[in-house]
Amino acid sequence: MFVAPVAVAAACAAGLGSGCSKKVSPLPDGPSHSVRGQIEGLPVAGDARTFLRIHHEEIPGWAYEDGRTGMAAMVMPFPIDPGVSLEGIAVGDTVAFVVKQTPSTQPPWVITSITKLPAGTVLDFSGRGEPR
Ligand SMILES: [Cu+2]
Repeated sequence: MFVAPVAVAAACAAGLGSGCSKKVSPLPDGPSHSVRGQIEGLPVAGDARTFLRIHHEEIPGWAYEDGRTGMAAMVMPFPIDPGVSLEGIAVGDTVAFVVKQTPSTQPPWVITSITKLPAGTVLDFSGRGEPR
């Protein structure tokens, strides 16, 4: 799911803006979410096609382009902000992290902070992502 090209195309079709052929004005960032999860895989250093993979708990406020909210617990890839260090984080660790929905990465979300939780932290992967 990537909303940006659709929104830009719609703006161009409506005749908005003069730079539609080349220049794309940046879309605003979406919401940030505080989430817990377990590390399933680490990105390969120097390979931008690989991502941190996390089994995350439900994210009730996750926003979709059609206005729905809420993401169930699942394993998914996460781009990492260049300023975020993964030092000391290993597969199997439980973590707390902040993920921001943004059109500036692909997939369109990015981890802006991450911290390791104490060993033995029990996570709940039963959440279906219903909004609260
Ligand atoms: Cu997910």
